[in-house]
Amino acid sequence: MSDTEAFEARLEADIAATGDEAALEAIRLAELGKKGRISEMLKGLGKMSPEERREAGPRLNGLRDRVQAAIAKRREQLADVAIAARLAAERVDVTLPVRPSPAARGRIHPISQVIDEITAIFADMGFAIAEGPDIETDYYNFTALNFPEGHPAREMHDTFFLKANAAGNRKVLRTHTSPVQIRTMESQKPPIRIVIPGKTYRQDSDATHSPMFHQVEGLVVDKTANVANMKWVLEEFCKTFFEVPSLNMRFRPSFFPFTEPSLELDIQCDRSKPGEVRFGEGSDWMEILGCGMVHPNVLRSGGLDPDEYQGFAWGMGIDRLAMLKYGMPDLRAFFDADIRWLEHYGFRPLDMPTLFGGLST
Ligand code: 2NL
Repeated sequence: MSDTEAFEARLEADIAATGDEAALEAIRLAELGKKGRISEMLKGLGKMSPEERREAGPRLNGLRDRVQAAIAKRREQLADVAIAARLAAERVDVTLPVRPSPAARGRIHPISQVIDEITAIFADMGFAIAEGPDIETDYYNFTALNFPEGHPAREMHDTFFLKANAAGNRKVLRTHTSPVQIRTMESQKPPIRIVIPGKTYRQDSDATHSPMFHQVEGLVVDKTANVANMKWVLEEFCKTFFEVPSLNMRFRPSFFPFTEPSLELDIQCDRSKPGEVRFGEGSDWMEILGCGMVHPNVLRSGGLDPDEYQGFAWGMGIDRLAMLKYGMPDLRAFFDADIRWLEHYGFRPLDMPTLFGGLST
């Protein structure tokens, strides 16, 4: 066997033994690259005598062509092996049952659903959604809302206080979402039309009270906002939310520090069938929300002149509204995170409440 033949045989064995693309490419570069061994041999042809070249030319060109072909063939084999391995590893058993997608398995919590329903109704009437911090200063939670310093209402709210800072000021977990209205009045010019959904906190815990609960409040401020406007807004809201075409309501006088006059709104309902409430008609009344005309002191806290502007506001507890609308008997189940309860009472994530598509479909 000539030197060239022995060299070629060794090279072909090396090529056949490569296990991956990278090793094969290393051989190609070492032999056929610019500075490769075979390339250098071919460069030597130029310095040869015509006789030498006549013999070496075909020998070396043939060597180069066969090595090139061997590399190409091995590359194809390696690709075949790789695809076969991938097909084996990624084999899908098409007889397995289809797993439901996260969007089909997941559930929207009834409280989130009711917040989405309420905000959809008010958004349709031209209200914007506003939000604010859960941890508030005493000023925004009480003082700005016309709770006088040392007023018993501050204790009535069963407030959670945080540790006082060096200056002796204690922050609070907001006891209502009203601080957001003050912040909005400070930062926006009237007309203001906002609804504020959010978490609120009071030290109270039994079958009908949770220390963390949810509220939606609303605020309208402009030059002529009045009780008649408020009555219309709240009536439209109640009809749409309870999905009834007409509704009897009554307003009772009440007291809140931040409104004057203050009112509570009841809607008529029928509780004659056990375990079921029908809204809009019947012989019973159910309290739905509190409302009133914004107190002049509260407008002033928001940086507005009560001789120029007036407003109305309302607040309602979402957890109770959710229980009423969807017939859930125990408030505590809301916060148990029990997957079976959520499967039963939860809503499908793609069924989003809209006024045209239906609130609760
Ligand atoms: C209730 C009653 C109410 C308000 C909340 C409010 C906020 C501002 C000014 C005036 Cl900044 N009022 N909010 C007004 C009346 C009633 O809530 O029973 N909530 C569960």
